[in-house]
Amino acid sequence: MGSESDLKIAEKGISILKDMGVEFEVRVASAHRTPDLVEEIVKNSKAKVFIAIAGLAAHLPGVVASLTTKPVIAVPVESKLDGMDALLSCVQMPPGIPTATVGIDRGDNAVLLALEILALSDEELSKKLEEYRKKLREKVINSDKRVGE
Ligand code: RP5
Repeated sequence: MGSESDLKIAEKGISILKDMGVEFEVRVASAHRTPDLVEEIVKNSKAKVFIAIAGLAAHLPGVVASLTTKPVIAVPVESKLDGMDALLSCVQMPPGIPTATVGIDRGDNAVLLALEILALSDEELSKKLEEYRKKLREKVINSDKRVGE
């Protein structure tokens, strides 16, 4: 995260990681205020996938992507301009250095996308994701039954 103030967005995904029993590390480092720390974290990390969460001119995901060839998922955070500034900063990467950008404040989807990447080589995790989808489906079916009563 670019700031501790982004934690509420990260928490949407942290709960999913805990439920799925997947190891993770949460760090705060700013692309603008502590670029040296961003570099140190990315270069020394054993992570298979990075999720970078930032608001305003959200350069953190792009900077993380510039430092690694591992997948980087960007989460733009609403701070000003309804989050459009952050969304465009995350999405409009120059050719060669992509970030996979999820919706504004979608820390949950960032984690799910990361898990889908990891599940390509992890059958147990793949099954857990299928269970997660089943629960989403059941929730809709139950809502349908409730409103139909
Ligand atoms: C970005 O600016 C952070 O990612 C955060 O979303 C936003 C505001 O940061 P703080 O002023 O709360 O530290 O760097």
